[in-house]
Amino acid sequence: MSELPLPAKGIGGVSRRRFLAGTGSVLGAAALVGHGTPAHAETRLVDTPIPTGAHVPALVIGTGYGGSVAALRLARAGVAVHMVEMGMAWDTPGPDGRIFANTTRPDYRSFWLRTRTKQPLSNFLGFPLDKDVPRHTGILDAEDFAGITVYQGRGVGGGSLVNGGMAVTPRRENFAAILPTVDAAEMYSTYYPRANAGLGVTEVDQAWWESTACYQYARVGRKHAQRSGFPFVFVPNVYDWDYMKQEAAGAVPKSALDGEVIYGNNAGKKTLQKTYLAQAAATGRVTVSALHKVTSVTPAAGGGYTVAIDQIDTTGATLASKTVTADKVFFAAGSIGTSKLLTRLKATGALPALNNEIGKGWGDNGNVMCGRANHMWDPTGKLQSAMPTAGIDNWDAGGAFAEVAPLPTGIETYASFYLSITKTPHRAEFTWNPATGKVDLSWDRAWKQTSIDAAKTIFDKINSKEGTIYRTDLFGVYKIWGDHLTYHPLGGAVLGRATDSHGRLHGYSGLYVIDGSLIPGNASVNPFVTITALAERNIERIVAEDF
Ligand code: FAE
Repeated sequence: MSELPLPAKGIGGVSRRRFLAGTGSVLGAAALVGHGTPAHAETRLVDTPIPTGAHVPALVIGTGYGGSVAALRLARAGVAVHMVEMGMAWDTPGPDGRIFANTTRPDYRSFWLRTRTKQPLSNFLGFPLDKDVPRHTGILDAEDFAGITVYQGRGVGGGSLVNGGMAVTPRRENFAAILPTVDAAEMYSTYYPRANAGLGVTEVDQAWWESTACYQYARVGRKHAQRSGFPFVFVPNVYDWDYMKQEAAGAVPKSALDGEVIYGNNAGKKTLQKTYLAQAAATGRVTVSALHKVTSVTPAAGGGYTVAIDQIDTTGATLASKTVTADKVFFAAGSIGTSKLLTRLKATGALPALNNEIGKGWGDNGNVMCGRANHMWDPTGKLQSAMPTAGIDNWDAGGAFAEVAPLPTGIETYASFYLSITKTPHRAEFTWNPATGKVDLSWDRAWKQTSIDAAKTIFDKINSKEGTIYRTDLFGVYKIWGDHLTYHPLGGAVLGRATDSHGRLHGYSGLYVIDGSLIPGNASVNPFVTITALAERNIERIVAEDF
């Protein structure tokens, strides 16, 4: 089976086929839209707190990519689904009339239960950017483990609420190397197209991209990549490009062009709330409890599972502890959430028959960030769209794919900013710590050196060609590399090891993993399309055989 038909040449004659196997936005369009509702319909999943004692046929823990796919496909098959989400519903405007806070003005809505922000880009021109905020169940969790801070979205829609919308289908040979037991032909003919269609993935109008002020930073990124001989590739996004064009024309309230991204996007981004979850809501069979956190899953006496859930308020305090039962439970709490739950449940005797692969194979997708200081005659623009559209592909030669990322500060910074995804061999393990009552992660900060070295294969060369230097003011004082974090946690319950070949957990029938924990630590590109496609593959089999 062949790759999907994308134009073989991108802007400037650069091959995109080399890097991207195809978005499926054309061929796969029938997958969701065929059911009568446009992929970005806005039927909302209404917050419906589950009562204690309830019984549900299928309970889904988490409302990110994996959970949303599971809910939609189960509901379409006639199964009633309840989703449990620890974050907020994000359906109510704040005092400023906006649901989400701006990237440059973080407030109580921005961080998950912190009293001080922990911004990924912590400094600028020598000044620290973090500030005190009221403790609140905000949208972005900066979860600290020894050696690494893992950023995650919190709320109905999971990571789709805070991410850059970059919707990348990996090159097929890279996918095959990452998940060799999965039939790649089937993934690229069926499940990637279905995922891209379901997510509303489209490509930027390239003629507009060439002329609009808000992508000057990306055009500078292209110029520098090409002058150093690196392939520059365009990547699709889930943003509504027509809306962005209207933002640029001043016809609608600005969202991506007002820098809205990591603390939520108030308008043009097609988050899961507008795609999969809207479709799930339209079935009438899916309900959700926001601000509810699953704390335990154990086999129930009469079959099925007992699920313990804490209902919390916006300060994080427990309002009620509930117990419900479910015939089947889907772990979709994200790589960190699912791995922490399963590691603890195995170690504390709630699910002792889980196998020894639980908690293993975790990686950071090789994430490392850096900035470059451009010359004064090479401005990147004070208006920068918060939605990235392109990257530099040096995967084969140097083990790095660098997203040309925005720096949406509202001022001219003369800086180019990049998030690199790198080939890294390092994998950490989650373990239960009875002394602290917490799950630890064995990540070693020194492991990031591999990723830095890979990223340097791109940026050392560009700096030398352009006569430029690295920015040293973005992650601290005289610190070049953002090597303390990841946006892309993957693994912890790896497909075919902790589970069977379709995400069924070994040891228990009726328990499934269906999120980023299935992917063994690296996806070679930004991961949400792969997480979605794998979930589409697995749920199809599960619905056919287990329900
Ligand atoms: P995820 O989306 O994290 O959903 C898990 C959900 O489960 C969350 O809503 C949690 O609040 C919830 N949860 C966790 N524990 C519990 C519990 N015990 N009880 C109830 N609920 C729970 O999982 N990826 C891309 O491909 N392109 C991008 O441009 C991109 N940009 C990013 C930018 C940022 C700032 C961040 C943080 C991430 C970015 N990512 C990007 C990564 C992407 O969002 C991430 O891989 C997916 O969201 C992971 O999907 P999952 O379904 O695994």
